[in-house]
Amino acid sequence: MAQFPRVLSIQSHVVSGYVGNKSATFPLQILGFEVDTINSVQFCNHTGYAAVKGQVLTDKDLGDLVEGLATNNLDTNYSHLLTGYIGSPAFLKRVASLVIDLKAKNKELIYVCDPVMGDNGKMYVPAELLPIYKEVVIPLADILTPNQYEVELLTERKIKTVEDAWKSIDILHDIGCKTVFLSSSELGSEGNLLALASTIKGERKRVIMSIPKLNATFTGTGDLFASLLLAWMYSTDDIQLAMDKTMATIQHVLQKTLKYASVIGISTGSLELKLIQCKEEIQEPKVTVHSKLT
Ligand code: ATP
Ligand code: PLP
Ligand code: PXL
Repeated sequence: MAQFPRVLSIQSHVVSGYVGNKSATFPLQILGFEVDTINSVQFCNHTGYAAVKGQVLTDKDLGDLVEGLATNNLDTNYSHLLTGYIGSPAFLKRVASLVIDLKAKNKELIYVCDPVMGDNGKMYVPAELLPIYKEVVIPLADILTPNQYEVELLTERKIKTVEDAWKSIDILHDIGCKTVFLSSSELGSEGNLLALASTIKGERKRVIMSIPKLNATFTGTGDLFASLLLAWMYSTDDIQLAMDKTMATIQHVLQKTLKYASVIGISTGSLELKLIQCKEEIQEPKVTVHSKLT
């Protein structure tokens, strides 16, 4: 194991705003991680704005970067690999072969995978990604952070109740991922989001948490969720503590973001996460809402 935890994070870069690596790097650094970033795209801003311009990294480009790291032995001390939105089948296959290589170099490497494919019943990546996630990537992942729709795609089962959700999460365990955090679902009571987590690593454990839904649409929250979870799973090794601390920080960031945005006027730009302004809450989350063991 590396002396300091060191994450290789393969995600989007945006010049302006906070999604992908821009959303994940600062929190991980604040929490004591070395962060090596590979930018899967470089865009001017996230795709929710009127215009998006920039460059996309190809699977060949990714291969060049990781081969260079390997040549200089710079890839032997990663404690974690983190991946988020991936837009092409070839890129996802190259990531899968990288996971195998990095795990061969460090048997304890933890792969945190956010299988970003869609939300609210809509897929926004090519359909060819689904079988690759299912057959190749999920079995390699140590921690998975899908939303409800992504669990439905991966298991080919609709989720209508909490019981359905647990059954589907068990299917993901059967496919090969030992720890699953369902980051958000519509299974909560009116005005609430429900998050569920389950692990079969060591002692089997399930936790559930209800969070009040804020009346705004944020971007980059899934990426922030995965990065905080990576950090808190590393330092607590407990899905309940990790869920509580991750959610405490996220809710604080979103409340502060909404408060600032309301003052200057709600817009795509004003709803960019106020991460820098929440340094203390990232470092030391104050847990007021607790998840429940079930
Ligand atoms: P991904 O697509 O990256 O797998 P996701 O769609 O679940 O993830 P989000 O919906 O952004 O990602 O949710 C991540 C976390 O952000 C949730 O667990 C919740 O804590 C928080 N969150 C996002 N939107 C809201 C909201 N409107 N109100 C309250 N919390 C929110
Ligand atoms: N739409 C597009 C085109 C994206 O690139 C992304 C990136 O992940 C999203 C939507 C999803 O955003 P989120 O992870 O916040 O659901
Ligand atoms: O995960 C959010 C995200 C990541 N990368 C890019 C995006 C978005 C959300 O819109 O546009 C490029």
